[in-house]
Amino acid sequence: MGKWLSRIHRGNLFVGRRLLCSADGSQTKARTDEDGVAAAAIQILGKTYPRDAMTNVTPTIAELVGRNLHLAPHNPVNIIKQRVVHHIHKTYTNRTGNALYAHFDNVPPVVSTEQNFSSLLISPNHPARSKKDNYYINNEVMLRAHTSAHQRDFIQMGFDHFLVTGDVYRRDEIDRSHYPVFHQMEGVRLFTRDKLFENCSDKTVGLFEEEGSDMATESRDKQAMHTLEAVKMMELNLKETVVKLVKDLFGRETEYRWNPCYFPFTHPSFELEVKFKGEWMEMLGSGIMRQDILVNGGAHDKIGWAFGLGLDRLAMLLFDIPDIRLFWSKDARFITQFESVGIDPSTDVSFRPYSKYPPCYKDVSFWLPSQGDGEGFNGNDFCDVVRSVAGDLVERVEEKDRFCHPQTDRTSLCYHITYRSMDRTITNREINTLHNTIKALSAEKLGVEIR
Ligand code: FA5
Ligand code: MG
Repeated sequence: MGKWLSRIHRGNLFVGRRLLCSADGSQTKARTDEDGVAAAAIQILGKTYPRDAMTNVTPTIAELVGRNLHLAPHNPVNIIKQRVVHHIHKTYTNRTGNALYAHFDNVPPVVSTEQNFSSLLISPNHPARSKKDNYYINNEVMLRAHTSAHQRDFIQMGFDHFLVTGDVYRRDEIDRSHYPVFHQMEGVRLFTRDKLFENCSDKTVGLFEEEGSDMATESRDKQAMHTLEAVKMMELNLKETVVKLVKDLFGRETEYRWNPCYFPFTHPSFELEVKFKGEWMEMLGSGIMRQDILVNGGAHDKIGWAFGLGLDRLAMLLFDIPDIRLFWSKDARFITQFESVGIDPSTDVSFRPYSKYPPCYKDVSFWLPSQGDGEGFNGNDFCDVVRSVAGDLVERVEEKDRFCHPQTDRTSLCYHITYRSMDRTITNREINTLHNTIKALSAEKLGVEIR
């Protein structure tokens, strides 16, 4: 279970300690000043917010807002998002064959504390609200700590099936699997009585207990107002939805287990762990939504389940990415490894850690052999020549420029080659020798004319 919610889980046990910690106001102030947060106002996504005693978003975090890795081309977080959405869209369609679930992935991460907490029935003095664990912009607005912050709002807009993907922010340690910014996908599905029991011949079974009846009490298995039949159907549907997804992403042989857990906004609640490379990894939290959330969203006559999925962890598992920080890397050597990865699992790659040794860049330009457009020439042939000469010292070959001479009708190509060793610093002299050999061999084997 994630740290943030394990605190919710342990509830009162932590309240005492939490209060002692945050009572040290001077310490909080000193840290804030060190981080250099502007005194009077704070800017997030181009908007200015007044600072107050709750403000604890640092410039470092503020800079990460808007990076939107879940929207960035080729970022594994984006790839995994697309795979999940693709699975859900192809598996669940409506009467007319269109996707059942709506998907929202551009809801800004600045939310009110009402959305992040109160809309989910998290009480005003609940430890989950602690300044120690959350990024507050001020007393009223914060960077969302989970995508659940949007559940009530989308229900209110009339959506009965939806996914919400976004960046979420939590004050936490930074290590291989923890970063203060990560990405979640929320899944919500509401059912009417008729939809949930459509294959059930008993027309008397319903979603809700009669008020005041013996069964209208909360138990380990259900909320007071729900019937046990409805909750069990919902639990089956939720678990089936999630397990189908996991098997589609990780393969049919994937080992998984459900653990009971606690969230203030679901009951009963379940957490899913998946075994990957011999270790259990928590992937999501889920449960039957607290009925008050549906009531507040105007869907009092329905019942709902919800899940919240950690996209970064999914991507780490799927692509063998050893460190969550890599997703944020601006080094082209990270992102280029995922350029050919698409929705299809057959395009999967395993991440290759790269060295810190410096690159050496060289260009080569040549006229293509045939008259006209040089149709007989194939870029892959050129890459083979490059590889045959420079082997593992080649990191990347890119077509940089192509043009057709208006008078001679000949086509010219320019390639940009990145050379780098994984284990030593290469010299310009040694690369010049290789590069010249590549030029000579290209002329000889491919019939190009070096310019
Ligand atoms: C939640 O955030 C709940 N909102 C999930 C939920 C939604 C429950 C709907 C019920 C109904 P939790 O804190 O456990 O729960 O986070 C959910 C998932 O996010 C985790 O299972 C994990 O995959 C991922 N996650 C949590 N913390 C981190 C972190 N620091 N780094 C990377 N991934 C994380
Ligand atoms: Mg958890």
